[in-house]
Amino acid sequence: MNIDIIGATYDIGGRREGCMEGPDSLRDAGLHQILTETGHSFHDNEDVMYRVFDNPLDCSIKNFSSAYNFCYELKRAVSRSLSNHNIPLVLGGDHTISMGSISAALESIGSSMSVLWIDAHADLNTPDVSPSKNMHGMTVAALMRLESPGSSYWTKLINRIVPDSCLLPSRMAWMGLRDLDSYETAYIKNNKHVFAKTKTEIDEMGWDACFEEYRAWLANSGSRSLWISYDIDALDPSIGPASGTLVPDGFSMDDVKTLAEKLNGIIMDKDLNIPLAGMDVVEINPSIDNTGKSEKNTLEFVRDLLKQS
Ligand SMILES: [Mn+2]
Repeated sequence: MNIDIIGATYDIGGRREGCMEGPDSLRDAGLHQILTETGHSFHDNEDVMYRVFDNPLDCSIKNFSSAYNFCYELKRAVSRSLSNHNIPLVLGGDHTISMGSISAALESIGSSMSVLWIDAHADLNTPDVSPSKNMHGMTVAALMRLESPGSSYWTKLINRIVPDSCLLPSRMAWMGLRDLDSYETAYIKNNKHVFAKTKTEIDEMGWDACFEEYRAWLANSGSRSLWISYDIDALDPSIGPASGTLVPDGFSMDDVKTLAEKLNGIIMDKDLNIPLAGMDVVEINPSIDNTGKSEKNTLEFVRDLLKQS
């Protein structure tokens, strides 16, 4: 595959700024070397930027205008990559950016694309139910076009960014969940179509059983390609400390390795025929931890996921 590296330097969708340095910190940690090791060709593109602080008066979405404009620009960059038949590797930035990147893929590929969210959080809040009003916790809700009647900004945002061929619940999966708000817990519990495994559930059932279920779900869902969205906070704080939303008891390095290998088995499986459409790597914030641990461990995940043999 041809990989397009696209830096998404956006960091005002969450509580802590600083993850706009994420793309450069991954490059400095050896991203190009890692991709060379996978044997895939790659091209590193110019970063996408747009950052203006402003909060509308009703404040149902913090920094609305920036999200509105940034995601539009990122979506254009990812669309270009997809139309060249490349695989976008989008480096955040906070998880807001996936609204732009995944919208581009849904528009180009259609609703047959499924998404795997590797994250401690479900990011399923809408402005009406979000406790923080931070956009990075609403990305999946936006991609699914969930309604939020109390926020006209929400409607404006999703109508500009998210295509009609939006993300379907039957194509949405989470792994590693361990910090959910009450609305998110209820949504996942009441929606029979989504695939969701908490970190505790994965610990109890083991990775083999988890992936047996996931593979069957994928095949059943009619998915034709897969977008992987990786948030550093899925990892345990001891191996992924550069996160503004640390949650205890995350994935160990063994978990990360197994996860990457299992996913590699899925995207490279010619019979299953659910290739990788693209990928986001988000929320790495070097201003919180500058030891390089988070970047190194993330690059190991990327390498094991994309390796060809
Ligand atoms: Mn998260």
